[in-house]
Amino acid sequence: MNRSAATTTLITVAPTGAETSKADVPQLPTSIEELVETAVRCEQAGASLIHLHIRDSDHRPTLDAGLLRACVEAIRGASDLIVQLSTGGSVHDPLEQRLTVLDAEPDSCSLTCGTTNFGDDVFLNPWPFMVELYRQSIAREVVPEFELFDLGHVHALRRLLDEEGLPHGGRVHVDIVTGVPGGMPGTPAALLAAVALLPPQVTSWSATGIGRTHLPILATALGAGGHLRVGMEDNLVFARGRPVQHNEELVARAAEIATVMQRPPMSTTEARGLLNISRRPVS
Ligand code: KMH
Ligand code: ZN
Repeated sequence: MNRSAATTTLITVAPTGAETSKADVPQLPTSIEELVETAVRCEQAGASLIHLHIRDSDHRPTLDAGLLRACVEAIRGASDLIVQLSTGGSVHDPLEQRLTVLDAEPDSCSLTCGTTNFGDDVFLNPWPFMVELYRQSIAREVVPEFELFDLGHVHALRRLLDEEGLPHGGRVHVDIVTGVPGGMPGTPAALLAAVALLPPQVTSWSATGIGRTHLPILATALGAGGHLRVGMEDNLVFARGRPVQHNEELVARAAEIATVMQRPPMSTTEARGLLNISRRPVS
């Protein structure tokens, strides 16, 4: 597949994350009801994939198996979005528990290709964990999205694909995450350096710019043939002095810019074709 031939744009929404507290940002969607409402509105605004972190009844990040499964099922029942669960969780989640995320049978899972400093914390992704998560994703027919926070992660992805082969479905989609304090900076130069180093097996890529790097990275990705990830996991400020009120605003703006760039948002059906992910039945 020719990576540079994208004529439409895959928009991923990452609505919640594990870092922001509900007390600080009450409009952050944390309950299943709020996540379903977010999914429906973001799909209408142009998103085709949702990257999920789950919170407990106290709004704290959790990898509770029952909640994960309930959330996947609820979003599947209410939308056609591709449902991706985070296996990154929060920086405090043990590696063994992060592997259990696959038990919830999402369409897709994140798979970060290396350890990175993460603000004052460390986001652990040692090589043996990456390999184990990758093998389990293949065995369970879950399509991974490879998260690349640094140029070293691009190199580790190449090693993973060379040693372990292609993922379930045969497509290799990556998200280049820029602007995390400790990872690559959110600059066009860093993003384009990562794109230039992507291994040949990669069939599509998107980009994320954390915080104020959100818009320059979005514009660079569109210009360079990439797809987009937006959402309150990554960015809480819509414009100077104006906090994001709903994830839909970020999706709608991304869709508008993509459309101006002659790369309108792709439908969920097109996104499923791009990533070779068929719709799983709602149980
Ligand atoms: N919350 C971060 C520590 C992922 O979802 O896979 C990790 C993260 C990446 O958000
Ligand atoms: Zn995440």
